[in-house]
Amino acid sequence: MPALGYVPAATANAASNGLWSSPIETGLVGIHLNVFSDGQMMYYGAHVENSTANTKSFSIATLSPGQSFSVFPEAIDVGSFCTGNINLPDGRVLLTGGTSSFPVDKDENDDSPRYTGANLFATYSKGQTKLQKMPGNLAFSRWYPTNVMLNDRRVVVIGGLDDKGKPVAFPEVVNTRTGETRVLDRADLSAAGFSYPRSVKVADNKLVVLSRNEGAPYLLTTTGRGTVQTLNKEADIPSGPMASIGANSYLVAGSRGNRLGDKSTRIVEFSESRVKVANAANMVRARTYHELTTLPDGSVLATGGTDGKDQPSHFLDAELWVKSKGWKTMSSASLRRGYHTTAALLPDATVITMGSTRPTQTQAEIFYPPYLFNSQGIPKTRPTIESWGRIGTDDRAAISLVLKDNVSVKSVALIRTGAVTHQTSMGQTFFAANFAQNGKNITVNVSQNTSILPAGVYWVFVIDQSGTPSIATAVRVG
Ligand SMILES: [Cu+2]
Repeated sequence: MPALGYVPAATANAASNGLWSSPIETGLVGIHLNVFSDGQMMYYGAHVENSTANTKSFSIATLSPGQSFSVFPEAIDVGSFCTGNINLPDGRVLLTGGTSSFPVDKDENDDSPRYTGANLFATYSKGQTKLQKMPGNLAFSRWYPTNVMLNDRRVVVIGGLDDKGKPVAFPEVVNTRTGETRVLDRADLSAAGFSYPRSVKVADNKLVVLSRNEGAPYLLTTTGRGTVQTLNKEADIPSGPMASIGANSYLVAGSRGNRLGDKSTRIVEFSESRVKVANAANMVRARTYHELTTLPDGSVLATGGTDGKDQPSHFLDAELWVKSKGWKTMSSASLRRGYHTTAALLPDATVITMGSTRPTQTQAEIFYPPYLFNSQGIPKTRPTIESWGRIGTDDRAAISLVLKDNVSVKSVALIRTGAVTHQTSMGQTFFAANFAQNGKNITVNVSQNTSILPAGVYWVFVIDQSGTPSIATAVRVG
C-alpha cells in the first residue's frame, strides 16, 4: 500500500469530491480492522476459501503503509467472525467473543441453534504473529459483542449470543491486565438486543446503551453487580452507525444491519440523565451496511453500504457530512462494500476501507478526502508537526507541538485510533482541543474528563486555515 502521506495528483474535482486509490491486495478479508498509532493495521475475518464460514478458522493479517501484507494462521478453535475488538491504552488490541458455529447449509428441520458464540478473550500486540490468550475466559460466549473502555485497564463487554445461540442478557467487566471478569448480573440488558449494542460511556462507571430498535436508551452502571435504568423513552434515534463528533456527541445516520436503507441523520448527545436528539439534514442515499468515519476536521465520511433490498444495490459513491452544510456526494470507489465492510481513519488523514458483503473481498481501497487537494487537483502543502512533548509528567498534561513552518492553525483534533467492525467503531473518540498558538509553537489542552476523552492512544492532527490536516503525531492519554 502507499506510504503514509502519499497523495496522488488528481483531476480538478478531487478538491470537491475527493479521490479513491485503486484496489490494494491485503491477503485476508478485513471484517475486523484495528489501526495502530503508526498506521500499521491488524485485521481478520475470513479466508476466501472459508467464505461459507462453516469451518472454525482464525487468521490475522497485518499491513503497514508503504509495505505489503502478511497473513498469520492461528491455531485456536474459534471462528474469527464477529468478535468485539477495541484498542487498549497500552497499544494492544483486545478481542472478545467470536463464532463457535455458523452453519450455512443447515437442514430446515434441524432445530439446533444456528449461530453460537465463542468465549475468546485475547489480545494482539503490534509486531506479533499471533494472539495472546488472557489467563481467564469470558464468563459468557458472545457472538457480536460491543467493547467499551471504562478506564485504562477495564473494559465492559456487552451483548452477543451465547454458546446456545441465546442473547446474553448480562454485561461483564474484564480486566485487561489480569484477565479477571465480573458479571453484572443485576443489569439485564436483553431489551437492548444482542448485536453490537451501541454504547457510550457518559460518566465514571456509567454507560448509555441504545436498544437495537428505535426504543428507549438505557443507563448501565458497572459497579458491583450492575444496574440498568430506562432513560427518556421519547428519544427518536435511527438504527444507524454512530460517528463521534464532540464531547459525548455523535452523528447517527442511516440504518444498521438487516434493514432497508435510511437517509435519516441525527445529532445525539449522551448524558447520564437523558439522551438529547436533534434533527439534521438527510443523507443523499438511503443506506444500510455503510460505515461512518470521523475525519480530523470534524466532518464525517460515509462509505459503502446498500439499499437493503432483496436484490441489494451497492453504493460505490461516498458521502461527506460537514456540520454547516450537511451531506454531499463524493467520488466513487470501484469495489462493492456492504455487510462485513470496515472503514478506518489512518494517521495521514486518509480513510481505508476493507471487507465486503460476502466475505470474499480481500482488496482494500483508500479515500483521499477533498481537504488534501487544491482547486487544480494538486496535493496541498500540509502543516507539519516537527516534534511534540508534554508540559508536565502527567499523561493528561497539556501537549506542546512544534510546527515546521509558521502556519496559522484553525483547529487541533485528538482522534482515538480505530477498531471497527459491522458498522461499529469501538472506543471511537473525536476531541476538538483548546489550543494556543505562538508562531511555530502550539500548546494543546487535554481534557481531564475520562468520559469525554477515554484512556487510549490518540492521533493529534493540526488543521490549517484552509482546512488541510497535518499527518498526525501519536500520544497516549491515560
Ligand atoms: Cu457478521
